[in-house]
Amino acid sequence: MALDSDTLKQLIDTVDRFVHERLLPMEAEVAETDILPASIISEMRDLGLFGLSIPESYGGLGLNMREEIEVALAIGQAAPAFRSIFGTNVGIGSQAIVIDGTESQKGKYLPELASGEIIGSFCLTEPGSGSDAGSLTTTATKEGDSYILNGTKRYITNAPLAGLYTVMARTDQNTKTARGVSAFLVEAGTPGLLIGKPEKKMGQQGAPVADVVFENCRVPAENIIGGVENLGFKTAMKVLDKGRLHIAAVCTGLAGRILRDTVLYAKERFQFGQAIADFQLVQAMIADSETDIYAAKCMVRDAAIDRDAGLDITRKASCSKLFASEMLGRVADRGVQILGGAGYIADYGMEQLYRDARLFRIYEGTSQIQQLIIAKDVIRTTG
Ligand code: COS
Repeated sequence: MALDSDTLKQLIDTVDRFVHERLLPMEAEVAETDILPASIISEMRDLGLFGLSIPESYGGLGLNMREEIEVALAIGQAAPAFRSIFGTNVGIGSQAIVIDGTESQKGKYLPELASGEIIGSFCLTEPGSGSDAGSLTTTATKEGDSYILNGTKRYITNAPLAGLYTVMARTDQNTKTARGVSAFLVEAGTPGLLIGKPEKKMGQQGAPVADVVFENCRVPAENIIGGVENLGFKTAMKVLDKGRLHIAAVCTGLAGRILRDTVLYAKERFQFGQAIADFQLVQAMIADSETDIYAAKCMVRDAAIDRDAGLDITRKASCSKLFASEMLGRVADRGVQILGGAGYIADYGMEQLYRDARLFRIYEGTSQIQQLIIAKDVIRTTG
């Protein structure tokens, strides 16, 4: 449902204030401790951030894609670990249910995901299957009214905190391809579901990532998403189409934040008797970053309009994710360059953001996978 423009503006203003008054002052502490304070998570719940994309009938805000993009642009200004805690509930941790779930799955799980009472997590990647997601080897074997899951999922965001896992597992052992994969809802605490030690990462401290291991984990057959076997890969791809667009908007928000920090520094930093912002070689970098950000903003807003209109956005979502994550890398690199020595030193903050930015070119599909998706679609539809 589309909000009226005043209500949307109020929501964006509130998120913007939350970012500037609550999140930015806490970034250094979260980077240092690797933990998001419970008080911040509770404020996020009160703001409705966990339920941005979940329909109102299940307790969410029910934003359409255009509205969600505007919130993602605003929240993207903060260090990305803050978004990550509710990001899975908005994206990959809830959307398989929203898009393909049965009525009873929606009724059972969406309200708790929308309120942030539980955190959702998306288990696709495995030690032996990353970009080639369709080759996954986690098995789900039917036994009476249950499936028995066995296998290991790797680099799973929010795994240590999650209450519900969307797990892609192979139900058809006769094929090694995407066609034999189903999606399951597995509740935390199910016997045989084990969570690994949180990984030590390059950036995004405060956003935990760990293995999820299934050892003869019994899941009720009714927890297969949509109630039908072997459609799980398609569900995962639909979830990622939307997720990639959201991530592209987050990249764009973060790039805007980095450019702002960069320019504020350049106006204060004096060399050769003047502010470095007055030098044309510095201005060229500022102009390139602003142009990059503007282009990404146009792309994500355009793709969001298409999704709201019910059009297939696979190509545009991949174009947006590819461009926005790569441009964030460029903007962060220019940020470090303009800050010079200060850009390399942790105390000034740019160093952390530069490391945080790096993940976006990898997760929810690497830049190279986005290129393959785009090229395949262009070639298929040309002629
Ligand atoms: N929406 C709906 N269906 C889709 C789809 C989409 N976006 N993309 C693919 N499908 C369908 C295809 O139509 C095909 O259906 P049929 O079996 O009926 O023909 C099926 O899914 C398999 O598609 P495809 O043959 O393209 O699969 P591939 O094994 O070649 O894999 C890529 C495609 C590489 C695009 C996919 O594996 C991928 O996205 N990899 C990256 C994974 C990723 O992002 N990981 C990040 C971890 S999650 S944070």
